[in-house]
Amino acid sequence: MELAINPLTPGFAAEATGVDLQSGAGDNLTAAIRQAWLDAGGLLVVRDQNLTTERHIEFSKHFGPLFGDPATEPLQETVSIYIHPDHPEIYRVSNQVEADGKPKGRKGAGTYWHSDVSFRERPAGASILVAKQLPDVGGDTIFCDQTQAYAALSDAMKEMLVPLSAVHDFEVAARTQYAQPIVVEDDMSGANMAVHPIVRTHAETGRKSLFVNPGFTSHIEGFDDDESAAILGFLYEHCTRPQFLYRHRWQDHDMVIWDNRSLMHFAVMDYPDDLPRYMERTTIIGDRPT
Ligand SMILES: O=C(O)CCC(=O)C(=O)O
Repeated sequence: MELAINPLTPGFAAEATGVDLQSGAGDNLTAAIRQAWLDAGGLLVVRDQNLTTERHIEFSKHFGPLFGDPATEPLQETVSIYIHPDHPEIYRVSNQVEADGKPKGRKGAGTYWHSDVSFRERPAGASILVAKQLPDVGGDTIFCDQTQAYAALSDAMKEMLVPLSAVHDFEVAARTQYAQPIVVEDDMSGANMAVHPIVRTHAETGRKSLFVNPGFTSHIEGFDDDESAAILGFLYEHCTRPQFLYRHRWQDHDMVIWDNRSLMHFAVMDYPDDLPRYMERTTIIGDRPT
């Protein structure tokens, strides 16, 4: 087998085939996959990865330190009920409950545009999501490329945005996206608010991206509420234009690696509870946006 990369969109998504990460990936192969992910523009679908949870974690560490890893987050005091009981590095997404009535994972996770944990001082770099159980149809995840979206703005708009910063707050999704308390069940006390530049430069590719999202961005600093809402509203509409989107239709054992520094994503919850969906995610602690 040999690693093969094929584009899924001209802009930012590609597919990798011909690798079996469960049976081991040497440093060269891991480096090639990481480079393919950067070259693709932030989203790489690696097909047919029937990985154990341990192997998923081990592979993910090549992308950087992981949220939840006791070795890198020794001060983490609280653990969400959605974290894997045996693997604190794994965040679980599921519409199912265990026999004891506890959720098997977060139901409705990410059913709004967001960039993972942007409310932290050091938000997520990559997220690596592995499909463990899928409905026959539905449960797609949509991604949008905020690098192309930024590039498509006028120079006048870019000039206005570059000096600006926005507040990111974990509770925005809870306040604005849900009628029922899906998000607030999370025990996420701790550093849940951060201020980041609206335009960030990717530390590895040098490309500029918009870095605001409806899930966690509360407002732009220095603007009245109405002004801030109008600018953010324009940016969200702009970023989610069809030409900046890729809609991922999951296949069994897909592993999707996405770059939260330059992409937002949206999990489409269009499948009923009697069609189980279970996903496991590792999340890499990224750099401080600049
Ligand atoms: O379930 C999905 O497809 C994605 C969930 C999500 O938004 C996330 O893991 O950040």
